[in-house]
Amino acid sequence: MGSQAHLGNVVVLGLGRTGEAVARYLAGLLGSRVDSVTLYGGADSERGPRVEGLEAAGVLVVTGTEDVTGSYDLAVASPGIPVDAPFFRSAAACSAEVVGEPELAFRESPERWVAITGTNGKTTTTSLATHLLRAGGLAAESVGNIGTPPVEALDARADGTWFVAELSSFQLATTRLFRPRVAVLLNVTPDHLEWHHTMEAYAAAKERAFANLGAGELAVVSVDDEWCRAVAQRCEGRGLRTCRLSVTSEPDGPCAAFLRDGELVVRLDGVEHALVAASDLKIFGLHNAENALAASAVALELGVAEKDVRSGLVSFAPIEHRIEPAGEVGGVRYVNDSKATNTDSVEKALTAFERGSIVVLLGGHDKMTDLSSLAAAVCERCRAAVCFGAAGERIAAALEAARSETGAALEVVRAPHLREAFDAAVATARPGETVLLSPACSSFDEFSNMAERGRLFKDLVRALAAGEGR
Ligand code: UMA
Repeated sequence: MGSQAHLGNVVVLGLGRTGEAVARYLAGLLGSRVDSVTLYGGADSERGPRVEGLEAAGVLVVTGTEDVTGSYDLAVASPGIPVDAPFFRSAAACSAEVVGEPELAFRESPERWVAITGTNGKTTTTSLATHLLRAGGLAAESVGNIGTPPVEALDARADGTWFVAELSSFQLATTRLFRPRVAVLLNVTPDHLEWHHTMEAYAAAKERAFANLGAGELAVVSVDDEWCRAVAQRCEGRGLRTCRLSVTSEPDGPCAAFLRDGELVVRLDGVEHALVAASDLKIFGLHNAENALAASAVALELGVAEKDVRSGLVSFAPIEHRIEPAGEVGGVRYVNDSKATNTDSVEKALTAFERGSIVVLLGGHDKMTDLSSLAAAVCERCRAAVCFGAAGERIAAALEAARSETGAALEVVRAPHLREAFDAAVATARPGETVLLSPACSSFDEFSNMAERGRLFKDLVRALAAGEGR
């Protein structure tokens, strides 16, 4: 279907960022390629200024129900709605076709897409790939799960602009014709099983990124976990150009991206590009080296010169609040990972630093999640932990229990709030160590959000550095 296709009567499901963007886009086509736009907000949706704004644009809005009635040529579902939910099924029963929003955006403007998916690292890889394309003088926008639904960026899309789309499994599950020029799969580990139910279904949704690739396109697929390895093999089995991505081995074949003696190397069609040392990146950790390799493979494939990839790699600053360097004072490195609001992201962050050199700050609003795996990881990798906020006592107790079980030498300190926790961390940290705010909790007991918490941490580091300079 080309971008001039007649879309007919369209129903949109969901009244979040996606639903609103889709309805507004389609309303702009009313009377030309669209006959009517109906939006169902779902069971919990209510009337309000947002609904009134859509109605003013010509959208018929139905709130408070998931029982879709009528007859539609196309339904466009928001990603949060599982494909087996009654809401989705009800729309499917009265629509010729149901797709997700990225699929609609692709059909409207099918040139120059890059798809980036995986359980972890998507956002960093998407931002970095966009940064590298721009470093090479290309026009590029990050879209998708990262925040801006691609459909919202369509009207302003200039000719020649690359859409670097971070796509979640939810968004990929409802693609059909979607065919990016390069598709990347970083990793697949258990997540979102409440939506997909099984790992097989979750992994299959991610694999849809490659479904329509052909001879002119490139698949960049990790071979470092078994789910991805299977995808890589299937891509190769179809004869696709497949760039095997690894940070633990040096894959053979004409296309690969890997580390050699700590240096990022990308090989495309037998031509090797030695880029920069992983230690020259401002994003830390092996997982970030993998993200950088994937983004470099995308950029080189799309024609960015090696020298521009290099300069882009070293100039790329990490996303705020995600393993973000916040300064160095008295030989101690301070890192803000306020975005780590669950135990998994903390466990990942801990692997970015040398074992035994971390003073971690943990705590905040207590989500009552199981702490055993986190406690084991902290005992294994940290020298000290300062526990604060509403969850502080429960975390401290879990760490002490894990410490007696494992015989680890972890120092456990308690502090009421982030400020006192910071002071305690400064007092215990030794030169060469890293003080890491990676709290494993949301921030609502003390702050309005994780960004406010991260900013306070950075302010405290700045004040400490200023005091040091006097
Ligand atoms: N709704 C229902 N029933 C449901 C689910 C949703 O009625 O079971 C309706 C409600 O009206 C609700 C609306 O849908 O208000 C919300 O839609 P949504 O949950 O699809 O969320 P959006 O606001 O459209 O945002 C989505 C992504 N959210 C999800 O996939 C859950 C955003 O990713 C994304 O940035 C945005 O589209 C633009 O592409 C967020 C996310 O949490 C960051 N993603 C998950 C993740 O990263 O782990 C996948």
